[in-house]
Parts: sequence; structure tokens; C-alpha cells
Amino acid sequence: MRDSNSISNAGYAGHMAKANQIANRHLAEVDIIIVMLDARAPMSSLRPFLGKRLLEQYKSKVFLLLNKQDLADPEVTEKWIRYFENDGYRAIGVNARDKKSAAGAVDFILNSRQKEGRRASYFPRAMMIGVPNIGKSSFINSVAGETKTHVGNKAGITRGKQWVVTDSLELLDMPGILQSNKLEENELVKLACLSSINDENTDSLENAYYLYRVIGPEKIGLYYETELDEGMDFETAMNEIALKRKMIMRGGVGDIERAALALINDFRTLRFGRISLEVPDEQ
Ligand SMILES: Nc1nc2c(ncn2[C@@H]2O[C@H](COP(=O)(O)OP(=O)(O)OP(=O)(O)O)[C@@H](O)[C@H]2O)c(=O)[nH]1
Ligand SMILES: [Mg+2]
Repeated sequence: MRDSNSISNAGYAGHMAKANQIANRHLAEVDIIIVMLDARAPMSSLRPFLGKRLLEQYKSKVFLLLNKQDLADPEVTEKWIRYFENDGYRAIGVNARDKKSAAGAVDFILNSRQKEGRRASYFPRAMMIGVPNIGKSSFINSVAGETKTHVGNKAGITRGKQWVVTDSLELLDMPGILQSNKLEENELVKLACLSSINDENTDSLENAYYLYRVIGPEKIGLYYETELDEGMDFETAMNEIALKRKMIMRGGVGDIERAALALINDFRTLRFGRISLEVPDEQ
């Protein structure tokens, strides 16, 4: 099972301290704080860096962007937006890789500010904040209309801060923040499934076990073309998948670690459809 210090041991500590420093320096001085969440698990992607207290402190300038909405269950994303609105926040779903969607989010932010009496001509400064690999830099590139920041499908791509000037606002890119010591085990598992923690720093079997329960043996069996019954234990199911995919170790046994990674990647690439990992409590 996962060592709770594994993330800081994996070279994240200095990097994370720097990200915290940048955040603390800019939170008070910027006009807009864009909090980027993963639409598939907004709560688990919110908890690692702000906590509700900080969010409340800066409520008047916070905008919640539920990113990667193209990967989430659209009905659940709508529920999350209503949930945050009921809590007094301004929230919108977005696909940061899509220029139109990113432009829509910027319009939403600027129009909301205008309705609240801010001058349209004012050129605001906004900072992006969120866990690693959530799409902060992608969003900035889409808004800028060109590649201004480094993007990559791995946590920890952005290493320092960078201001990017666009037509309508100035955007601050910064490294992702993930204070793993403040999180519960199931939140870490979800963040790993969403690629905010790199696979080499987590326990893939544990993450796959979580997804196995969320997606269910029937749907998984259908995709891998092997029969997995409800009652089957997880390791047997992973072994079935491994054998089916010819992931075989010496002695003819299935490589369940590789099968676990395949399951996680197939979840990430929508092989089981658009799945949200968190649903808001009905109010
Ligand atoms: N499907 C999908 N992928 C996205 C979306 N936004 C970003 N991505 C992908 O997610 C990965 C991470 O994007 P980045 O923009 O580098 O994320 P970041 O938050 O800047 O990451 P760090 O710099 O590591 O903190 C990249 O592979 C992007 O292409 C989205 O809305 N939908
Ligand atoms: Mg980045």
C-alpha cells in the first residue's frame, strides 16, 4: 500500500513549496482568482491547495472552472455547477484545450464582473490555481490563441510562474499545488486516477481497485471481452484482463500490475465512457 510520504519523497516537496509561495504572494493582489477543478472530482481537486477557508476569504474574486468537462458525465457537471452556485460561487464547465470553450469561460468571468459594476475597459490580472496536470497552462494557451506556456500530460510540467498577456486579461500561470499530507486516502486515489499524481508515485493496484468498483465488473468485462462476474475478487479479475491482453509473466501468470495500469489508462481515455467520480450531495 502507498506510503503517505511518497509524493513528497518523489521530488515534489521543493516544487510544491515554491508553488505555495507564488500563490500566497499573488492571492491578495490579483483581481481574479481562477480556481481550476477537475469536473470529474471537483471536491478532491479543490481540497489539496485551498481548503474552504481560503476560498471563502477571496469569494468575491474567485471563479471556479470545472475543467476537462469533455471527460466528465455532463449531467453530473451541471449538478456541480448548481451546487457551487447555491454556495454563492460563480462556476462554469470548460474544456481548456478548446479555444471556443476557454473564450466562453473568459466571457463568463468578464461579464460577471461587469454586472457587478466593474468597468469593461479595465484590464484585469488573473491567477490560475489548481492541482498539477489539471489544465491551467492549456487554458492560458487557448485564451492567448497560441502556445505561450508548457503543457504536458504529466503532473509537474510548470515549474515557475509566468505572466501571459492576452487580449482581455493578464493571466498568471504557476505550478500545480498538491498538499498530500492534508488529504484522505480516497482523495489521493481519485487524484491519481485523474493524473494529478504521476503513476510512478502511487500504488496502481490500489487506484485500479477503486476504478474497478466505480465502473463495475460488467462494463469492464465487456470492454476487455472477458467475463467478469460481480462476485469475482479484484485480483482474479485483473488476472483475467492480463491474460486476455497477453500481459504474461514468467510461469504463465498474468501481470496484474500491467493490467491495473491498462485499466487506469483506459478510464482516462474514455474507453468506459464519460464517468464522474464525485456527485454532489443533493440539497
Ligand atoms: N480532455 C481534456 N484534456 C485536457 C483538458 N485540459 C487540459 N488537458 C490535458 O491535460 C494535460 C495537462 O494540461 P496542462 O495544461 O499541462 O496542466 P497544468 O495544470 O498546467 O499542469 P502542471 O503545470 O503540471 O500543474 C495535458 O495533456 C492537456 O492536453 C481538457 O479540458 N480536456
Ligand atoms: Mg502547467
